[in-house]
Amino acid sequence: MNAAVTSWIEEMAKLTKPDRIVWVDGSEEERERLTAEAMATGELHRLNQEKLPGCVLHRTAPNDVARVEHLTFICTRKKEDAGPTNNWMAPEEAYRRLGEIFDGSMRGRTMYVVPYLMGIPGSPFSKVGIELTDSIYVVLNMRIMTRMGRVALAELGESADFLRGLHSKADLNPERRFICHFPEDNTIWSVGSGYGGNGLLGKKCFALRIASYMGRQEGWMDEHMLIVGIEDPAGNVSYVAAAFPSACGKTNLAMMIPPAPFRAAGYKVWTVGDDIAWMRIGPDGRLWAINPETGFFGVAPGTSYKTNPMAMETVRRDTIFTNVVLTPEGTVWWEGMDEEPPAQGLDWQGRPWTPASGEKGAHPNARFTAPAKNCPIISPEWENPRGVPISAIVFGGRRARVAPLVYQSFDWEHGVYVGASMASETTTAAAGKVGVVRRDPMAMLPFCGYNMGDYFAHWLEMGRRIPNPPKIFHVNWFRTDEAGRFLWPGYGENFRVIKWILDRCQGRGEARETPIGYVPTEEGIDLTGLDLDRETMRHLLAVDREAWLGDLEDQETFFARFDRLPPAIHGQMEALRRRLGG
Ligand code: O2Y
Ligand code: MN
Repeated sequence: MNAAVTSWIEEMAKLTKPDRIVWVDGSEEERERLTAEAMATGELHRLNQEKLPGCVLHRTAPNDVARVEHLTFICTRKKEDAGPTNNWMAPEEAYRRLGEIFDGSMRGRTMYVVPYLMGIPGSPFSKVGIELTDSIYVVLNMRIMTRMGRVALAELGESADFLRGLHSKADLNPERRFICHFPEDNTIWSVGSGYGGNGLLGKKCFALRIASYMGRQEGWMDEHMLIVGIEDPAGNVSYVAAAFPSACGKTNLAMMIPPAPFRAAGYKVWTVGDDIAWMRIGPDGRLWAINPETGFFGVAPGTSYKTNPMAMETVRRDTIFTNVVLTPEGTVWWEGMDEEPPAQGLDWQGRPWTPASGEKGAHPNARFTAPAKNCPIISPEWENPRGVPISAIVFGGRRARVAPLVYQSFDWEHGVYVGASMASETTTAAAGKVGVVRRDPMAMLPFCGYNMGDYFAHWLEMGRRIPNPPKIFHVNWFRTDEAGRFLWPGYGENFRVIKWILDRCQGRGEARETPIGYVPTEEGIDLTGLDLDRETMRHLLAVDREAWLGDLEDQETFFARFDRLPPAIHGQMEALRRRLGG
């Protein structure tokens, strides 16, 4: 028994007052027992085990369906260390306010002790966390998303160096819901939500917010990035890490299928991770990355055999579905699945539903939690403790006019600026006005556990320290014509762009120099087998000077918010203005 662990658990149990404490070990027998228990209480629902072996359904409370950024806090001693883009609460106030909600919150319940490892056993990248939770749903999700149980305790040994995570659903009252991070104490307290990123503390809370703070202290990079390997016909695999704002198709890109002519030529895609990358400088001077997770917590609506066949194969077994439609035959359905909807079913709230009801059957943020090892194209290297060497870093945004399909930054510092100025335009009325520019540097705005200005400085510092840094690119799959139609087909065709990116990393790939960076020539991207005319390609690769000058105005306002903006970022912005002749 690790004394630091047991005394902390005692203290937390004194606060939350559970009826019993159960340590989870990660065994199959335990999964079966907890699943049966949760089915008996209605926390989980049975699915057809012939069609979906090992799968279950969970419905969240209707008021608890997504991450809650406005209730997410970084609790550093000094407010300025959380920075202007994070909500901040003083640690003593946070412990007091949340302590009042946690007080007795597990009365009548079981406190599960969930030791887990983010990363691969024995890897210098790996970190141990322990989550105390009163939710079986959380335990079963953590079992898929992390290396949970004995393996984590063995990794920890007698050390006191573990992330202390306390989670209680309490009364699921949104008025009493808080997700508080204490990076200086290696602690997370989350209360009042049972949903994904709010309750699975290993994911956004630890592997991004707390780990970003650790990465800066310890000299490595924690990024909101997928990792994908591309194998060429000679069998060489090159790896790309890519950051996109939430809901921009990261899981699809991580699992893309190359177009037929490339498959015939021998190209393959290997998935390493779909959401988070921990990256360190390797002994060879390159940047090496691991996926610290072991599963995918993907958005179900829109996932189909057309958009992401590998994800569809992954979720056929051992998967937890959250807030999807339950069909009469005990299978699941969601909007955009490209299968006929069931004639009737139960919607995400368990109410009778038909396609004619005019309401969505699945919640738009419905999820699947599926083991990475189920993915038919999971990389043979995904559990390599050394990680995989990254050749290219890709930033992406959703821009109708401004950004071309792809461009390469001039160098690392320019690439950091490209990432820092990343933006997307809103697409749905639900998210506010259509076409409003939302800036999300490196897709880390909701996930950086410290001052974002310091985060940019950390990127710049890493660039000085990496002898062989990856090259940095920007992609935009969403450029439209005057009628608002997408010009690029996307999905598996994105492989063509990634191939150009890797060609550039290997000293090939035709490009022209423009004010924003290197853009492919019209022949640069291999369009074999794709019916896309020259004019469309010209449009996709055009650099619209006026649009960029307009964008710089918006960037200026955005960067003015940052109290610790490194001068190099502003310098890069001014250099771009000069190159544009503005
Ligand atoms: O974790 C959540 O609460 C849902 S949001 C999410 C889930 C998986 C991967 N990424 C995200 C995200 O918002 O970036
Ligand atoms: Mn994400």
